[in-house]
Amino acid sequence: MSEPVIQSLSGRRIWDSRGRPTIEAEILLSDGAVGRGVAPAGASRGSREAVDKRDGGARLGGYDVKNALASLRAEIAPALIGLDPFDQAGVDARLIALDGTENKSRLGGNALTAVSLAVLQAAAASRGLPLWRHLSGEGEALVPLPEIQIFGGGAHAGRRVDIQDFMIVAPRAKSFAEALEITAEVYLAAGRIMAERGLLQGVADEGGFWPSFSSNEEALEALIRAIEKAGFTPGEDVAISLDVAASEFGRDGRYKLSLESRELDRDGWADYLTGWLDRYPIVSIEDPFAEDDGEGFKRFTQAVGARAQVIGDDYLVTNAARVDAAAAEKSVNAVLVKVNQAGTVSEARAACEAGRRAGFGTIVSARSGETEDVAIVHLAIGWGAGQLKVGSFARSERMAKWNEALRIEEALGSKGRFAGLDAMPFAAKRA
Ligand code: 2PG
Ligand code: MG
Repeated sequence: MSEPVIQSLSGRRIWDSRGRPTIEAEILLSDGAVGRGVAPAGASRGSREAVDKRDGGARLGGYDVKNALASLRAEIAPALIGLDPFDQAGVDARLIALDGTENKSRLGGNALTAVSLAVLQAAAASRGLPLWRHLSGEGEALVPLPEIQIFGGGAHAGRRVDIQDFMIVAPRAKSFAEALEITAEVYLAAGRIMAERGLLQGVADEGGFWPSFSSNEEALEALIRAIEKAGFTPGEDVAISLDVAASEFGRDGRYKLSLESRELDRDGWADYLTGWLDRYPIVSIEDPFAEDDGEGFKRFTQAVGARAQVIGDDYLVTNAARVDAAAAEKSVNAVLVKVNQAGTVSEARAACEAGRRAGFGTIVSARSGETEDVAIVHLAIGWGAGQLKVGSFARSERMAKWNEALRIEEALGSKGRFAGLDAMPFAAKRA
């Protein structure tokens, strides 16, 4: 039987977890296999990300994707017919060339992301394999350490606190399933504490509690109390991971904390964060500096990188060349990987591999705007990334992903190895 080729590509508008339109692409292969891909959407975005192309105007808040869908149908679909779905690199190169811009602004990074993921899914379907297995091949696979949000802030919670994500990891968990159970206890305890103190305002975009704290540090204190109330020892059973998302409030080496009405320079901000690292069991810190503050990243990583994971998100935008440069100047020691920041599966994978080559921690991440699509869980396991960040422990677009990882861990059985804290080599030294 001859190898299948791409027979058709269609696109549809679906709706994400913020009720905004997004793109779903569907690929049909000549052997009847079907693959779907969905573009997620960020709220705190790096300026060098692949462009999330929206229609603008008044309708649907300007978020509609009719133009990007029209390009998908008129330009992308005809260009892909007849291509080999197993040649992901070749298909992605075709998409990149067809778009022809540096930042995928012509056809839209959202259209390209959905199509690239759909091709990958179709190839797995054609082989009759789950995506993770299609990617990992036979044999053992690494089940990632989950980083799970308890409080949401920044652009995901009306900027109620400046820091975007207050997350936990479970360093002593022996399995993904156990890490989730520990998280469930802490999430529940945090909710009770917030309710008792009259601070519970609902949940933020990724399902973490929407806090009404009067300082950023109060969130860390509440998190420590929640860990203890759940019966765990902070720093031993449960550690803290932050996504500062500092591009949202930092510019030209200055950092403006709205909640605390203070502005700090680069050194003052570094001292502020280092003080937290000294006082709280923080094992990982993402985007501690703004995307334009390479100097801040560099100095901070050189100061604390031996005891904590320092992740580049907006700073590296899932770009292999930027990861290589960061490795050369030691400005981070971990890379966040989001397919839609790059715009194709192959570019995201290259960024992940560049991180691995550099000895970095590698974290596959969801966006704040998500759907029920669980592809990133398969990518994290299939690529052996070691860490997975999906948001909090509520809302089905998040839980669908955690639950999918449970199923894969179960399917792997003795062939699965839970990454645990080894996935964070820098943080492991501290815990
Ligand atoms: C981030 C992501 C996910 P967003 O900053 O890491 O938490 O947020 O998707 O809004 O960019
Ligand atoms: Mg981030």
